Amino acid sequence: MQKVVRGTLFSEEQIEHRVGELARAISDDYRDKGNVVLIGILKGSFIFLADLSRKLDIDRTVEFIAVSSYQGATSGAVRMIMDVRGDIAGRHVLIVEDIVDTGNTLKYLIQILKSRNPASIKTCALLHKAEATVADVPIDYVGFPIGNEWVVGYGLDYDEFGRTLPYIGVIDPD
Ligand code: 7HP
Repeated sequence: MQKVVRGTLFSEEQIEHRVGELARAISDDYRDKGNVVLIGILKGSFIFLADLSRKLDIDRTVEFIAVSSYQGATSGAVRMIMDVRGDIAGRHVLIVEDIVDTGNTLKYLIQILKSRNPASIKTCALLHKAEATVADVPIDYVGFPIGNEWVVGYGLDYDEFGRTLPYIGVIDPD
């Protein structure tokens, strides 16, 4: 069935303003640390990472990781389908997510990346669905807390629907 966006949750202006605030907080925290490696989780983070990375005023490098959920898995198991290119040992890593829902993906990524001995790992999510989060994961920078609704736009999708909308809207998934 054709999907429709039921309403706007965050406008372009609201997103731009909040991303600016996040960029300032991150820049302040990392200013004395040298280079930070921003690791965007595909596909959802691609627009957020592009905007956030350009608003930072510190030395930074961009990498991407792609993950996929195991088909039919109820455990929240995920696997990596594309890894970072560079070595992160001794580097300051900031994982950049579009949304933290159950938190299982983030937990898995933190585990894997920690085993590579970075100098530090922090996490940044544009959106956090706190009611849905089951994994015990730290989110150091959150753009907006949201409720348990399905959102699309600004990189987020429902089966690819809505991914490139410039704002974040709510849909009825079924
Ligand atoms: C993943 C995801 N992707 C898009 N919209 C949402 O609301 C989502 N929750 N978890």
